[in-house]
Amino acid sequence: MSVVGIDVGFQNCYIAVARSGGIETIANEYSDRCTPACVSFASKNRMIGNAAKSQMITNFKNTVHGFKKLHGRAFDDAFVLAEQPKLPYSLHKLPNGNAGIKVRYLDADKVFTVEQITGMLLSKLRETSQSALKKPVVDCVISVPSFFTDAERRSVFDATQIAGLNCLRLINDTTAVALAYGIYKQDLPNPEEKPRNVVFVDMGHSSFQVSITAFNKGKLKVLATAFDPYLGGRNFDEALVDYFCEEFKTKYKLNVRDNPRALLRLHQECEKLKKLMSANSSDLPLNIECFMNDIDVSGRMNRAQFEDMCAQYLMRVEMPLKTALEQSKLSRDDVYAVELVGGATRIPSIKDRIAKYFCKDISTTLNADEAVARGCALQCAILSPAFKVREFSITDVVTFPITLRWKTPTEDGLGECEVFGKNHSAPFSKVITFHKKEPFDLEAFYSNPQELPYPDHRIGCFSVQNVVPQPDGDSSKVKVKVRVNIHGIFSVSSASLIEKQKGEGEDMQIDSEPMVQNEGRAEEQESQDPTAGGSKPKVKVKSLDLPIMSSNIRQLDTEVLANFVESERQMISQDKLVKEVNDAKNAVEEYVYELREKLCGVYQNYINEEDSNRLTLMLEDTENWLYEDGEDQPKHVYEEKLDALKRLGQPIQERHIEHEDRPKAFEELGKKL
Ligand code: ATP
Ligand code: K
Ligand code: MG
Repeated sequence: MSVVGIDVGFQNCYIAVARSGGIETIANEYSDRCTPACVSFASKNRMIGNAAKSQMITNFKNTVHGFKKLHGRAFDDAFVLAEQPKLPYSLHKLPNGNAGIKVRYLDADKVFTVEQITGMLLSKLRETSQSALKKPVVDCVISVPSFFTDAERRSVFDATQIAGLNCLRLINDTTAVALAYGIYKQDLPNPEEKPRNVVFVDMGHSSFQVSITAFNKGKLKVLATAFDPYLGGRNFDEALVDYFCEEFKTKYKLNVRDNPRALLRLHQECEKLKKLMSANSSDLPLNIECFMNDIDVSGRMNRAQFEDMCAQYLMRVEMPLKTALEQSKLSRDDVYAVELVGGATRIPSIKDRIAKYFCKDISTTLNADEAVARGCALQCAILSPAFKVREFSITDVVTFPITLRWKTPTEDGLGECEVFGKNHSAPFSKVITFHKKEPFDLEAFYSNPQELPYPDHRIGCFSVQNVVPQPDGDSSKVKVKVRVNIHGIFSVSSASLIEKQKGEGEDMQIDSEPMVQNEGRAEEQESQDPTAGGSKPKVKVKSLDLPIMSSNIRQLDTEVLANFVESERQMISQDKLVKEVNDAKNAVEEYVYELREKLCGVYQNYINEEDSNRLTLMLEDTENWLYEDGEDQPKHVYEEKLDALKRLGQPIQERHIEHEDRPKAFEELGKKL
């Protein structure tokens, strides 16, 4: 069994695996450890990752990137509407109201769900890890932003299934980083000692996340998380793009925004310039040749000017730091270190602001690009029965408080209870007891819509079925288990009807139990009843499991999901076929070049002039054929072509080799004699 961790970034994905006793980040077929989150569609196949990124400008309408935050979102969601004008490809309203992605693929218009697009990306990452590990990859751990809500998490989870992966955990980015930081530390305080508190700050391309985590030997506990979901490296790119669009309008009379290709090129150049400015405070040039209407454009920028321009974004760095510190109930002096990861934390003035806020030099002991993926792989290793790692317990937090609401026969008609408060430990299960005579619905929602970076605070409705009164007509006691699972997803996971006991008074009560990593074991534990007192003798009670029907949960129907799984499989084999055809075609082309070169070189003495001329002519014909009739042929046609050429080339090659080996053969003969 394989151990794989994947950081699915808005812009960049990384894979880490457990191999020969350690965790390593692996490279893809381009020897690149970063795989762009990019999928491109063409008339015969898809390209994913680096190959897709290279299509970004030439095939912009069908090259999909920047889709991570479309997960679980409706087409007319305010965030999606704001994103849309920035995307070079089109969005399309799906029958269920979600945002779909419309592209031209296999010479037809196709609409894919975001789950499918991320599924494609994950398929590619899966393939990359399989070729590195040289064995099938199924189990994995995948990172998500800590501020992802239920709908977004379920959507990402569906994507993992489309890719045929078994996701053991969706782990929060900053928690993965904390694990990567802590697990190898030999000098953490003992369990009874004061913990070591570390602040983790991750600014990627699309968002800014902060967590404060307490470490002791063998464990980490997240104390608080905070974020600005809309602040990331891309804001800084956009500021530069805005600036140069204006400048080029006055300087060259160019309307860059009307030309998607030019705009994309400007984006890429501005990102490069931004990175250069991180290392260099002097004036730097921006030059783009043949930018629009055959005009070469150029401009200049320096760091001070850039910081000025981005003041509105830089200002926003402090708030999440402050929120996290307040929620952790620590003071600055309690902070042992501030660790930075994520590409955008390389911007000097962001680093400075973070250092200044905590009155501390910042640390960059982790690999800023790879820490998330490494943490994911470590978590996968911990969860995988096939792998032995150091015991390390991870306690995360509930990011957004969750409330349950139900109908009551009372005056206002509604009962309500916050089942998980802010920063409650997670994963976690609780048992809530209700007194009911008939089936009832539990509506789950996030308690504070105003703090949610998502437009809908409803999580779903869970109907507890088959509830009946006691034989004497009284209410039955119904125990309902609610939980935030290992993926950070909420559910009402089970319910049971308990036979009536004497002396029951409360209308509703809550028993809690943390969910240990082996969920199955936790389910079997009898929960402690805090209201019952410790010395109460255990009474045998009869309980009856009740079915739960969930509705309005934002996840794909089983049938739809199965179709997506199947269609992903088909697209993978189609891509494979196209690749095989291309390889066969390239083999012909390579052989033509090789043989032609040798005919004028090393083979010259092993073929007579007449034959050589005839063969050269034939090679030329083949080359022309490759660009004309042979442009688009089935695989076997190329294979036959190659065989035909080899039949002519091989005898010459053999004569050449024989001659080369002759002196050696003589030598050996000589020795024997
Ligand atoms: P997210 O975490 O939002 O999903 P991501 O994980 O894909 O996004 P990262 O790979 O952490 O993002 O960071 C990418 C961002 O970091 C880009 O905006 C990139 O331009 C920026 N970046 C990378 N190196 C530098 C640098 N030296 N200076 C400034 N910015 C940089
Ligand atoms: K990343
Ligand atoms: Mg990231």
